[in-house]
Amino acid sequence: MVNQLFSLIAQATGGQEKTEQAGADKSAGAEVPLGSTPADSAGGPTAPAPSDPYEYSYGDYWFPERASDFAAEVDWLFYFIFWVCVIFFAIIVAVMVGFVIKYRKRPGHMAPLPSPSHNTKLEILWSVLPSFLLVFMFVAGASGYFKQRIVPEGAYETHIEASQFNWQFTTERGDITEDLHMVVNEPFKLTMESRDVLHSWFVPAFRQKMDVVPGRYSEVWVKPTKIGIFRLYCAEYCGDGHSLMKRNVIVHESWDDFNKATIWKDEEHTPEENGQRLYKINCAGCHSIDGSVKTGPSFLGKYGSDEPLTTGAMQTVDDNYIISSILEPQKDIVEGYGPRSQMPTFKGKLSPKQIRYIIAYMKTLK
Ligand code: HEC
Ligand SMILES: [Cu+2]
Repeated sequence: MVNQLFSLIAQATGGQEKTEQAGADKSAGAEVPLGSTPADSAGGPTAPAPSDPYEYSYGDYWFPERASDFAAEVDWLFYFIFWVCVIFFAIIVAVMVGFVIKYRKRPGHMAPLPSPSHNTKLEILWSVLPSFLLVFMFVAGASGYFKQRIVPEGAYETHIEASQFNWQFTTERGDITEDLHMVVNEPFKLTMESRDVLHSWFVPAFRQKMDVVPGRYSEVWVKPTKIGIFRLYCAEYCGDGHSLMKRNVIVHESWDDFNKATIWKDEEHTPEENGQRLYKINCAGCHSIDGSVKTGPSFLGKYGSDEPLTTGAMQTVDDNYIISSILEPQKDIVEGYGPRSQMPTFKGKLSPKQIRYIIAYMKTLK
């Protein structure tokens, strides 16, 4: 009944439109993320081939799809609290309006003297009954929270590094991926750390949120229950590229598919392909490849061009300049981006070979 009511409201408020559009997105290819630019969706080398089960899930107008063990419980508690609020609101307002009318000032009606100031029985009743409700909400909420925090034995460990404006995933084998890959009905332990400021892990389909705090590890675990592609967002405002800090969570059918999607061997790819992958994993949050300006300048046509620096000098973008930009971003700053560069150093993060791959890739962006 409640759900029917909701879908009626959803239709009336334009929820229907949303589902239609969702259908259009799906037919355009399962790899195309919601709201992404064509450049973003060039098709990540780590994304699985777009086959049927791998498509975006949108859920209904009120809630995204439930894709984890926790989701049903979270939704149930949410609706419980919601309806408790609605019912109490209705009762309190009805009684208030009734009393205002019944006891309004009018000739011939006087307040009894002395006026009654309290009623012990009534007061105990309206204190004790709601406390039971509140304690129940607290216990249900706390037990849900502990369930998400206590990691089961044998969960597959994935390390997550958040940085401005990027998520980076490392599998147990040590493979770094652009998207988070998981296997359906398998427990995954997610250990998160931040390289710079406060971020927040938020996967609506899992009903899971966890702050990612610089200087310490946050831990959650999750068992995805649906095959598909879900959205990961950053839920803590972390700078001007915050809204771009979103990725896919790809839930595979089997470990075979998982391995196919996550294992990447540099030797099996061209330097340009390796560079493209490294770009997506490390730089795409701030540098576009379609000419649009994000937090930093676009890489389109960058290689070989002449750049004005904050010092007023002109600089040709060649291999040496790119290497120094990556390792010492504060050294030469592009005009319009000073006084300090927002770019973090990649010293110790990218090997000389990886930097060569990135340069090879940048050369292809004409
Ligand atoms: C947090 C955002 C951010 C990330 C992540 C980032 N950059 Fe930058 N980058 C900037 C900003 C801002 C500038 C412009 C200021 C400057 O020159 O440092 C810049 C400038 C550059 C320049 C000089 C561009 C020019 O026009 O002269 C290069 C080259 C560069 N970045 C390469 C990279 C590479 C390669 C990566 C990934 C390994 C990367 N950046 C990751 C923000 C970022
Ligand atoms: Cu963030």
